[in-house]
Formats: sequence, C-alpha cells, structure tokens
Amino acid sequence: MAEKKKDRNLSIDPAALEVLAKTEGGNIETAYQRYLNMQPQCQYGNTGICCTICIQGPCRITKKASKGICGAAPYTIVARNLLRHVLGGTSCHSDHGLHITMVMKEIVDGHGGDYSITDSAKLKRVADRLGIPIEGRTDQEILKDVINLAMEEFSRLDKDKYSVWLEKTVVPERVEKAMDCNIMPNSIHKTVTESMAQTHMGMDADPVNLVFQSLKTALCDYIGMHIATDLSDILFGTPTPVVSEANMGVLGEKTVNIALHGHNPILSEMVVRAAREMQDEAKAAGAEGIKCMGICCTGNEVLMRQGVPVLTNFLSQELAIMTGAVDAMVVDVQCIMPGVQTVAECFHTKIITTIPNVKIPSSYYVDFDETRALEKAREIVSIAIEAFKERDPSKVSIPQVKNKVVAGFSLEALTEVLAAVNPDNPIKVITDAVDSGELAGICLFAGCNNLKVTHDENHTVIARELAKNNVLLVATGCAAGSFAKLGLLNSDAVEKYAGEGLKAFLNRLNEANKDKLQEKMPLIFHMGSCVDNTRAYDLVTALAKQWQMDTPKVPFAASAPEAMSEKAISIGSWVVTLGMPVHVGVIPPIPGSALIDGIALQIAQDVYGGYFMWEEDPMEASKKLLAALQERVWKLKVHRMAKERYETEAISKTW
Ligand code: BF8
Ligand code: SF4
Repeated sequence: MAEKKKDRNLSIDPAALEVLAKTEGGNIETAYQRYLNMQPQCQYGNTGICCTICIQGPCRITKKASKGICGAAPYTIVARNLLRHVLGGTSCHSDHGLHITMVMKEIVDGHGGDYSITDSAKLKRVADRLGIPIEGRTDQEILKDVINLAMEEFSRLDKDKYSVWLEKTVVPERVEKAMDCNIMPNSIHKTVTESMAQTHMGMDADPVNLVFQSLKTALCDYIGMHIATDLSDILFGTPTPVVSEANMGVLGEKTVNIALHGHNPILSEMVVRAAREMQDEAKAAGAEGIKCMGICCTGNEVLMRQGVPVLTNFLSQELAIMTGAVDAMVVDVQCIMPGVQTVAECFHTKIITTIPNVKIPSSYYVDFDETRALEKAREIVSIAIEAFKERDPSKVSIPQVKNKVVAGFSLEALTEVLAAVNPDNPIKVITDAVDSGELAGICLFAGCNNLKVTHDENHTVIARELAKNNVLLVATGCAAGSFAKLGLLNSDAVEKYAGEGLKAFLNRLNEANKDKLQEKMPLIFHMGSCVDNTRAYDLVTALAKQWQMDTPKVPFAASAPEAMSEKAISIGSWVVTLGMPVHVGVIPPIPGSALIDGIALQIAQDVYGGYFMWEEDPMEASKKLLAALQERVWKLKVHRMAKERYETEAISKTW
C-alpha cells in the first residue's frame, strides 16, 4: 500500500508540482515527504478502533482483544472518537464565531476602535430573521440585541430554551426533527461541556446515544459558523461579485508579498487595510509596492470581500514559501501546518503568529490586540517590509501559473443575479430549471486537501463530471481554493466543462445581468470560507421553502472530496442532520465498527433524510452524487404530481 502511494502523483496543481520538482533531492522537507515517511499508517487508528481516552490505553481492537481494557466494545470506541472529532471541529468554528462576537460587543459598548458596522442592511436582515425589532431603531440599538443574543447562543443553560440562531435559519420541519430526537441544542458551551463529559472514560458506552450527541454537537458547529458568517458580513460587508486571480503566479517579483493564512477576517481585513496605506513605506524599501494574497479560508474571506488574490490552498502552504518570494506569512487560526516555520527558516520569510492560542515555536508573535487593530496590522506589515530587504533573489522562483477568478457569491449576491431573471421570485429561477430538467440538481463542494489522495484531483475530477451532467455547483473552503487555482471559477471553464443544460442556465443569467456585471458567470459559484457553508445551507433552506418541502427532498448534495480536518467531520455531520447526502472522498475513522458505519451510511437516512457516502474514487463518487440527486429530483416530481392530481398539500415530512 505504501509503495502504491509513493508512485501516485502528488498533486495536479502545476504550480505545486513545479515547486516540488525544483526541490526534489533537496533538503527541504514538506508534508508531501512527511506523508511518505509516515507509511504505513496505523490501521487501528485509520478505522477508528484505537482508544486513547484513558491512560490505561491505547487500546486497539484485534482478534485477540475484542474489547478495550475497560470493556468498551468497538462501537463505543468508534462512536466516542467520532464525538471527540466533532467536538474539535465545533469548538474551532465556535471559537471563531465567539471571537467576532466579542469584537462586536466592543462596538456595542462604544469601544470598537478601528471596527465599525459596515453593512447596516445585513444587520437589519439578520436582526429581522432573529425576531429582533428593527423599525425606528438605530443600528447601535439593533446591534446590541443581536450581540446579546449571539452571546446567549454560547452560554444559555436553561434546559427549556433552545438555540434561536438554528431555529430561525432552517425550515420548521428540521427543528421539529431535532426536538423529536432530543438533539436541539440549548447553547454551544453547554453542549460542548456535556459532550466532553460524555466521552470521558467510564461515561457513555451506548453507541447510539453517542452518535445522537455527535449530531447535537454538530448542530452547535452550524450555529457557531452561522454566527461567524452573519457577524463578519455586518462588520466587513456582505460579499458581492469580484474579479481576481489565483495560484502562485500572483506573487510579485518586486513587491512585498504578504500571505494571509488561517480563517478569521478580524485580522486579515486589517492587514489588507494597513498594506493599502503603507505602499510608500514599501517603495522606500526598494519594492514596487505591497501585495497581499490569501491561503486557506482567511484567503477566501479577503478574496470574497476585497478581491485579494488566492496564493494557494491547504496542502501547498509550505510550497508557497519555497518560491522564495513570500516576505511574511501572517497566520491567525486553524489549518496552519507547524511545518511552515521550518520551511521559512530556509528563506527570509517571517512567520507571524497573532492569536494567543495559536503559537509556533521560533515564529514571530504579534499579539493582535483588537482595541489597537490597525496599529497592530501596521506593525505586521512593517515586519514584512523589513523582511523584503533580506530577500535573496537567487532563491526566488515563482511558478508562472495563475488563473482568472470570479468570486464573491454570498447568497445575497447570488439572489441578486437570479433576480435579474425573475425579480419577484429569484430562487424560482433555480427550482424552475431543476423542475424542467435543465439542471440535474445542486452540489456544494466543501472541505480540504488530504495527502491520502492526490492534491486537488478529487475536487477537480468530480466537479467537471458533475458540470458535464448539468449540476449547478457552489463551493467553499479549500475546494473553492482548488477550483480557483485550476481555472474553474471563470466563464472559460463554462465553455470547456458545462453540459448543455448548465450552459443554457448560466447564459440566461449572463444575458439578464449583462448591464450590471463586468464578468460572465463562472462554472462554480464561490460562496466563501468554511464557515460560509452556512450560506450554502441557507440556499438549501430557500429551495426547500420554494418547493414547500422539508430539505430531504431538495435535490442538493454536498461533497468533501479531500476532507482532512475535524471541522470537515463536524460540518458533514450537521449537513447530514439537516437532510442532505454528503460524499466524503477520504474515509473517516468509522468503518472499524460496522454498526456506526451502518448508521452513517444508511440509518441516518431513515431518521434525518441525510446520509454519508464514502468513496475515494472520483469517478465513482461522481456517479453516486448524480444518483443521489436523480433520486431526489424523481421524488420531488412524484410528490408534486400527487399534490396536483389529488389537490392535497405535498407530504412534506416524508421522504
Ligand atoms: O476551514 S477547507 S483545510 S482551510 S478545514 Fe482547513 Fe479544510 Fe481548508 Fe478552511 Ni475548512
Ligand atoms: Fe482502553 Fe477503555 Fe481507557 Fe479507552 S477508556 S483507553 S478502551 S481502558
């Protein structure tokens, strides 16, 4: 198995391959090499049947030892590990959402410093949706109520009071379902505490109970993410269509190059602002100016709102430094490989960590104090300018690979594009196209890169296959990063890869928007970072309302073709709970228990309508996703016909 992996291509990204080829035989170690060094990987861990919950362990399930030392059965071990993974993802997204909440609390208290409300219309939309009065009130008054409610979403302890953010953003049938299954969360922190306790040694051994708690925790992930997206829009603006570029060719030979890496726009927005103001300082240092560029989801955030180009996605973060042209890599939270520091030490690049719970030994640490945000951002940009002076031109080698990107499709922006076709009912433009057979459904591409599969290959192969079969595509996270780099987020890709139905649909949007937008529609609509998967789910909710059905009938699927992080597991779990089929291209540590595997792949569908599909082969995955969409389109048709023929309401709760 290890040999087979060594023979496999490492990436399909030409820029990544160019950097890797130049360093082959050299002594700079990256994740690509470390992955090979790690082979063979432990199959107990790989399938979920290794328990390290207490220090009598590790306990591995083998032929000789069919239970852990405490008597835990494989299903308990797998389910408990699953819940711990979901907890990791939920905590990360919620911590991100909480960080933004607390910055906005400062605005409410009159100490916002460099932060203020940018998008008053979004504030009103969010407040209205949450049931907070907006008529005759100032933004400051409305914000106070929104932030108080956001804080309650984290801290509510009363067992009879439930998450408002969840209740108000999904269809009522989903809330009923969550209540029926006893997985409707009171609040994020309460649920996280319950779940950590539940997974301690000698606590819950019931696999089904543990799985339900995983889903309840995953719903907290949804709440934390939705808060993060809503508040980011209020603070920095709701994204609108934007044109930019992606891949390592965006690095300037003569500019100070700042890579913004991580997830939270609180830091990166300020660095972009400071860099725009400090062009003269860079020129005084001999540069032509300053260029900011993004990696991972911080990259998606600043692309969506500021048009900042994409440098690369998760797996190639170290390779970006190996171009010798990155002066500073500024990181905030999540998905930052500690390996970036080791690589940076071979160059002049400064790694700048900024958040108290994300530090890397030997890196620069600038404590990003939000009360002095712009001042701190200027300090960061100054470090980059100083580093530029140390750049060694003999070590610079920038792959000349970049592609045009059309991004910025928040649900609001997408709705506006649709409104040019049908101003009275924009979402009907999509439902009509599905009903008529022009579109075969909608698919969200989300998630990461993972060295267990070839970098970017699963994303690209599945997206092209689905586009050929007339599926409307939306993307977030490193899936969107992959499409951006490889030229799938522009209209040339429509010509190359879209089937006739999808082409006709996108052309109709182009025609209706030709006076408004400078660029034609891309093949795939970039909806933002991973927290913005809630934008994609808001689209599901809008479609369900239009079809007057619960979500399990909506012909919408999600795919995480190269899933890697705990966050991907928590997102996948709430997407399933909220009624969607979810393909995962790297099998998570679940098949060690046939029971838990069966729940994920099959029983989940009976309870929630959503279910997982594990499939590593991208062509097979495409077939499974298309079949899942086809089944839903067919059911939708049958139910609609029944409704018309018998003049009854559609049976919205069955699927
Ligand atoms: O939150 S897609 S590798 S960067 S976890 Fe990380 Fe995965 Fe990328 Fe964004 Ni999401
Ligand atoms: Fe082993 Fe049980 Fe401890 Fe897990 S909790 S390590 S199965 S003894």
